[in-house]
Amino acid sequence: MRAIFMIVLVAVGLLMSNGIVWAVGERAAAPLRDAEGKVMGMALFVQESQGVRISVTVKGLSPGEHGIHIHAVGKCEPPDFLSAGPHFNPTNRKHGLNNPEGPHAGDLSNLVVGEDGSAVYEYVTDRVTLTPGELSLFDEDGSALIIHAGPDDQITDPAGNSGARVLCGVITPMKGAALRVGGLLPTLLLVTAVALVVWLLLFR
Ligand SMILES: [Cu+2]
Ligand SMILES: [Zn+2]
Repeated sequence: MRAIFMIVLVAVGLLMSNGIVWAVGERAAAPLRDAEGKVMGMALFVQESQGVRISVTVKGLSPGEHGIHIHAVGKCEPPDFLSAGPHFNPTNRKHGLNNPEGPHAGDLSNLVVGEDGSAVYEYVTDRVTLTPGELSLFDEDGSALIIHAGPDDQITDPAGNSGARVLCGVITPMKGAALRVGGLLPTLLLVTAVALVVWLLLFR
């Protein structure tokens, strides 16, 4: 009787934990800081079936088009943010969405800033993932999102002549993502531990 109860409890727990992970999915965030370290915007990353949805809200930029890319290293050292390295490029392509030999995995369409200096931006790309693998943004040295002073011409290698790096944010996994990345074994251990506690409370 108790054994059957335990098995049912573990099974229900597993199903529930899978459901929760499925609902949350992989997410990441990057607070975008300027050379003085002030947060001027936020970028959110959500893994969806057709790719990673990148949503950016930002203020305090000059009106017009700005280059925006995922860079190869998750390190934002002011004031020039050169620490973030070149564009994220695990597939060894050339720069630019309009380049026949491109694009880099980290290339994105330009961010358009309004007269008030603010922008809301969205882009979905299947050239990167938040899940493990060759295209993962969470490789050994991480990744960063950078917004440039000028527009990206989408063809000139290696960076589209988009000028200085004005905002930088390290792309960091959010809480919900950790559970899935942790895999089956930690989930199993957690569910078993919970089941054990419930069993002790009910039957001892
Ligand atoms: Cu860039
Ligand atoms: Zn590029």
